[in-house]
This record gives sequence, C-alpha cells and structure tokens, in this order.
Amino acid sequence: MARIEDIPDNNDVEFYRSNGYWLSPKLFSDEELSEFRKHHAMVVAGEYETKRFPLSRDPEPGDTSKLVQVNNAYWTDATIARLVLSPVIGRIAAALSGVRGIRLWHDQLLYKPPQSGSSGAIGWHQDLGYWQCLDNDKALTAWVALEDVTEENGCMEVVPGSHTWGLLGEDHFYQKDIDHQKKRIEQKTGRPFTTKSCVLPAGCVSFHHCLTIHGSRPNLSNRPRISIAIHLIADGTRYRAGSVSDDHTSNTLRQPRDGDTYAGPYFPVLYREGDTLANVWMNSPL
Ligand SMILES: O=C(O)CCC(=O)C(=O)O
Repeated sequence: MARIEDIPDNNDVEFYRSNGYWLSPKLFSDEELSEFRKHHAMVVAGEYETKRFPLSRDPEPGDTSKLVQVNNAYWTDATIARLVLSPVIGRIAAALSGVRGIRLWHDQLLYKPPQSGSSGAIGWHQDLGYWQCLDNDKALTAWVALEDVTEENGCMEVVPGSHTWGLLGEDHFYQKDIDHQKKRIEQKTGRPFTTKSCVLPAGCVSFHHCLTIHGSRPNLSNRPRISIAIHLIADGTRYRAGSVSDDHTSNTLRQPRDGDTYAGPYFPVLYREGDTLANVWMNSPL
C-alpha cells in the first residue's frame, strides 16, 4: 500500500489532468471517521459546538426530509474544521492542480436522506459556473465520503474529460430531472455525455476540477449519504469583479475590490509548498 506522503503519484496527477477527477485511497482512519460522523450529525441537527453559525444552510435544523447543505460548517465545529483544513487534502489538491498553495474557498457539508426521492438528486453543473468571480480555473473540490458511497445511495457522478469543454452555462444544482438535463447538454455540446460513478469506501476522497460536469441521483437506500465537499482555490487567486457570481456567499464575507486576493482568515491556507505539518496549522488561523 502506498504511503500517504507518496500520494498522488505521477500517474494519479496525469489521470486527474486528463479526466478532470481522481479518486483517492482511504485517507482517514476508522477512528477519525467515527469522530467526523458524530460531529457531522451534530451540525446537521444544528448543535453548533463553537456556538458560531455556519455561513448559510438549507434547510434549517430539524428538517432532514430533503438534501441538507451547510456552508462553512467548519465554523461551527472544531472536529469538522480539522477535516476541512486537512493539510493532506491541501497537499494532494496542490499536486493535482499543479499549484504551490491551496486555500479553502468554502466547505459544504451534505446529508442526503434515505429514500430521498428526487429531492436528493443534484443537477449537472460545473462548479466554476457558480464561481465566476475567481480569476483562474485552478479551483477544485475534495469530496470526502464519511460512509461508504455507492450508486444505490446516490454517489456523485462525473463526466470524464468535460473539464476541457469550457464553461457551458448549464449549471442547475437544484435540477431534479437530471436525465432530461443530460440530453440538453448533449445537444448543446454535440459530445457524448458518459458518466463515471464515484463509488467511494468511507474515508476515500474524490477530487474534481472546477470545470468538470458532475451531479448525483437520489438515495435509494435506507441510510443517509453522509459527506462533506471541501471547495478549494489556488493560493493567490484573485477576485474578478462584475461576473454573475458577484453575489457568491464567500464574497459577502468582506467587500472585495476587483483584483483583491482571496486571503486572510476567511480563506485559510491548507497547504503551501515547503510547509511541514506543524507550520501548516500556524498558517491556518480560523
Ligand atoms: O454531493 C453531490 O452529489 C454533488 C456535490 C457537488 O456538487 C460538489 O461537491 O461540487
């Protein structure tokens, strides 16, 4: 088994660059996973350990009848913060996207209820469609499976290679009829839309490029799908004013001016080239 320091290797990086996604081996121990699941459940229930609220959430605590999304859940809970700011995830993300440092853009804790019906589906989209305020396309997402994620419980699906198709303007996170949407994108691009299911054992992480088309189907199982998406940007990424994403919630944290770098405590560093594990944490004030 590869040592964690040797992940990703050159083949993994090559795979990510050609396909726009990559699935990691298990990065977290069973003990860590059990802690993460406990704190994930607390956040879903609205029990905020730090007494701080997340940046946003939908629906409010108490309602788990549909997909629950909590943005910047790491503000609310120290254990979730340890996961979201994981230097290992930062180092892997930097290697895959070929950058020298990685900052958090925002996190998104997800709970897809059992037997979700179509309310658990996530429409096909490219993340950059929502992040057009970023001045580059080096952003990526680390999606952490806290339980085994399968086709039955509505794993994420990606369209390999679609990160090279450009920005399509077809972003419908809340679209529930994803097969209809798929046909429309096929007609628009004239390209075959083949998907790959990101089936992940608990503790594994999928990484996807911000232009990779992805979405997911309902949870057909009797257990919730438990995960967290960690959205990441290259250190040095700047705000590009005047795009349709000016109102992205991360821009409401401060009033950026065109060309401002996303930096400071709202966009903590997960990893910088040359960091040791000890000083990564020094660089990551909450
Ligand atoms: O959780 C899913 O099925 C999709 C998540 C997603 O859209 C993302 O992480 O960017």
